[in-house]
Amino acid sequence: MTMSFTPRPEHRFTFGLWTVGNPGRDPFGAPVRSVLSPVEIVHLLADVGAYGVNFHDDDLVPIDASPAKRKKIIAEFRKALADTGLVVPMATTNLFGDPAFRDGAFTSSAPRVRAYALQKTMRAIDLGVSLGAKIYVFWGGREGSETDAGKNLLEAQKWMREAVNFLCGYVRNQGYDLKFALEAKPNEPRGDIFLPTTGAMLAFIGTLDRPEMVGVNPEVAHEHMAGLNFTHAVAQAWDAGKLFHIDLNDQAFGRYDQDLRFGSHNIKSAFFLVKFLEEVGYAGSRHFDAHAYRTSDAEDVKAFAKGCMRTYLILKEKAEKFCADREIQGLLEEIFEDDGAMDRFKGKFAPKKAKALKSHSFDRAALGKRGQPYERLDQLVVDLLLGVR
Ligand code: GLT
Ligand code: MN
Ligand code: MN
Repeated sequence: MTMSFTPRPEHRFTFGLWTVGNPGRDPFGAPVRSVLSPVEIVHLLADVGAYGVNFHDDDLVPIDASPAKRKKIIAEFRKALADTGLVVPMATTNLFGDPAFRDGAFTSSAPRVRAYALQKTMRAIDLGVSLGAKIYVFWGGREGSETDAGKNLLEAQKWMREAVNFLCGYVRNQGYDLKFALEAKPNEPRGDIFLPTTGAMLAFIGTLDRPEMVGVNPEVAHEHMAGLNFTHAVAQAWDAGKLFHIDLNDQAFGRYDQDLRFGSHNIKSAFFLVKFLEEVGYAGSRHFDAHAYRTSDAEDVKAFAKGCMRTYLILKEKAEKFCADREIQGLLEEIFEDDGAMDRFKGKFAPKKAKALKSHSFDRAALGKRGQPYERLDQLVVDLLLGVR
């Protein structure tokens, strides 16, 4: 077991250009930190020990850059990657910042905006793939409404589906080795965003032409904003074979979108998440989609980034301790105890099995008498997390 909690490439820790590069602007105040160039951000991430860097098209190349400027920026970025050894596992499109997307991108009511969104995404996919991305995220921040008076909800679903199908076709036609990951969020910046949870995204994927090319990118804060258990959403995605990427951060329930340092608010849920990811053997990026407090200066931003990775590694070690703890494992054995008496009813349906089960006599009162030692078990988890175990 490592006690140093030092990030290494095999941990697959990544950050977006927009995360450590966040200058601290909020709806009530101007930026408080100077804007860092993509090259500076790559060096910062290398300094703190990250494995990779992800970006939106506009994070790297400003939306109005000339072709010459674009070429220069990309060349400098490439050099920074080569100099530091950082990789680009994921890329995405900014389909929310420009005023053109004020009423959505793929689901905008305006056909010209929908077509422009596809064009912008195809170009951004080319850029991402050219820099090594294998995962392409879609976060539809403007796909939604404040009032449903002006939206045809069925058309919006159809447009969203057509857009993802079109882009799957594009990726195949180009021969790219790229998969899509859909990221849900319930609201902010729209009053309500379409397909608001990871579960909704999973159902949507089943309606696509090429569902095998599309998975999800669940984000801690986004499920917490909806009052949901993030690890449950991740488990459902994993079970469906759809956990292509993950956005780690933290968020107090009932608050605005906070994008806090990973594990800084809900340590216990962060623990169950890390335990789950490590136990199932999730091999993708651990992407921190978070930013430092607005009170941070440049040095404190580094502390923020290091903290995300450090907390993950501490919780990973705690998960190993959970597995090795005899008292905890003893309680789990008690909880899952199975005397094999029900084996003949288990598994696939068969008429004989159903007949036998229908006529079996259960001692319902005895079933209701059996409790579970979850209080004892949970306190052991709390002891473990608080460092007294
Ligand atoms: C934006 C959003 C995130 C998304 C990013 C990808 S951009 O910061 O809040 O949750 O993952 O588009
Ligand atoms: Mn977020
Ligand atoms: Mn995110």
